Amino acid sequence: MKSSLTRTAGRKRPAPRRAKLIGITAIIAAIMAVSWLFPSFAGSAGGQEREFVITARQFAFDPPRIYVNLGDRVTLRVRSLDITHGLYLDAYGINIRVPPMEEGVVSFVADRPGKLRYRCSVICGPLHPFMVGEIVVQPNRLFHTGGVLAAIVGLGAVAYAWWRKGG
Ligand SMILES: [Cu+2]
Repeated sequence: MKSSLTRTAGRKRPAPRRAKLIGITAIIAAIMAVSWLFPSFAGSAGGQEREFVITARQFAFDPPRIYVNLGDRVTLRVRSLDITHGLYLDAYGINIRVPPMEEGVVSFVADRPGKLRYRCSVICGPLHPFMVGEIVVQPNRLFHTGGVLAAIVGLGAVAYAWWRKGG
């Protein structure tokens, strides 16, 4: 008698329980997504001070490629290990000469995403034209994080509405 009553009650309201489960799952998924996002969010938000030491010698820059985030203030300390080299960064109108064993410093705000090519601006030997480097300006993840957070909030709202309707 008692068991049949319970079974009836259970059969009557199966949807709310499922909705609640979906709601809880959505919330857990949202929490997981946020906790996954935040470490990378903190590490790659633009507007940071970034400093790099780049060594120049015949016929290469080392490292040949650096990565920054959009909005970073980038400082390059260029050191020559042999003869006079230069660094010409076309996109920002930067051109410096770096005599042997000296350091030249340039600074700029990486305000556009994409690859910035720079090259040696002092003819330093036969392979001088190949003495190039690259600064990769990565799009700010802050923007993407905003979009993802909005999606999570939206999903959460839908799940909550569903849950309320069911309960
Ligand atoms: Cu050179």
